Amino acid sequence: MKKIESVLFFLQLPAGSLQLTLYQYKTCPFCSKVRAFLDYHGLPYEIVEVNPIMRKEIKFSSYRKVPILLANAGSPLQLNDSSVIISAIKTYLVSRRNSLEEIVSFYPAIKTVTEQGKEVLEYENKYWLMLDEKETKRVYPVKEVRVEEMKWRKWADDWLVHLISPNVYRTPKEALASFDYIVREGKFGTLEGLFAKYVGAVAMFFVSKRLKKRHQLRDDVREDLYEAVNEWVKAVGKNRLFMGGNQPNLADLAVYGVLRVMEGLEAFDDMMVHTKIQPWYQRMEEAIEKTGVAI
Ligand SMILES: N[C@@H](CCC(=O)N[C@@H](CS)C(=O)NCC(=O)O)C(=O)O
Repeated sequence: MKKIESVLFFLQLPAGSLQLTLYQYKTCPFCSKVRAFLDYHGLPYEIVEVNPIMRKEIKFSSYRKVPILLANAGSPLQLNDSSVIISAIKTYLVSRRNSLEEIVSFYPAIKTVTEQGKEVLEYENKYWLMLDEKETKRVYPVKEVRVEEMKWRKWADDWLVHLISPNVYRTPKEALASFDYIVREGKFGTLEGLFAKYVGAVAMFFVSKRLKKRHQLRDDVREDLYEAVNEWVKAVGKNRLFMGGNQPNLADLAVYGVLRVMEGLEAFDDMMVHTKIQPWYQRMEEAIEKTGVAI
C-alpha cells in the first residue's frame, strides 16, 4: 500500500512542477530548519544567500527577515517564516486538493506586541497542517502523534533556538570562532567580512549576555543546552528511531535544523560529548542524505 502511495505522489508532483528559491543566511537556525525539511523531502531548490548587512537580495520584500521562500506552483508566491513555509509546503505535498496559494492563505500574519512593547508579526496556525480527515489519518494515525509533533516544533522555535546564541558567543574566543564561521559561510565583501568578524564578535558577545538574561538562562549556558537536548532525547524515547517513528517527522527536522547550525563550533562538540543526542543526530544525518522520501 505504501509503495502505491509513493508512486502516486511522484506522479502527482512531476519534477519541476514546484519551483523553489530560498533566501537565507546559511548559519541562521530558521533557514537551516527549512533546508532540512526540503532536503529530507527531496525537493530541489535554489539558494540565494543574503548579505546580512545590506540585505539587497530581499529588497523586493516588505517582510525583512529570512528565510523567505519563493514558490512557483503555477503562479509565483512568497512564503515567510520557517514554520509557515514548512507547514504550507508539507500540506501541499500531502494534499493536492488546494492550490499552494489557497494553502498559504490559511496562515495569516497578525501583528502582536511583545512584553517589551515591540511590534512583531506572528502567523496563525503555523504548526498545523491543513489536511482533511483521510489525509490526517495517513500522516497522523493517532491524534497524540500530531499533538506531540506540534508541541516539539513550537519548543524548537520558542526555546531551543534561544539557546544557540548564548552558547556560541559564550566567551570572546567562541564569539570570534562563530563569526569566523558566519563570515566564511555567509555572503560578505572582503572588508565587510573583516569588519563583521571583529565588530560582530564583540557585539554578539554582549548581545548574547542580554539574551541570556532575557531568556533566564543559567550562568553556565551549556547546562541549559545540555538539559534541553537531553529532554528532547527523552521525548523521542528508546522505542523509536525518531519522534516520527521509523522516519523523522516535522519536529525531528526542526530540532535537527536548529542544532545543525552549531556544527564545527565548540558548543556543538561539547553537546555531542555531554548529552545523549549523538545516535539520534547521526540517524537524522543519514535520513536526510536519502532524499526523495515518499509522503
Ligand atoms: N519566526 C521567523 C524568525 C526568522 C528570523 O528571526 N530570522 C533572522 C535571521 S536568523 C532575521 O532575518 N533577522 C533579521 C535580520 O537579520 O535583519 C522564522 O521562523 O522564520
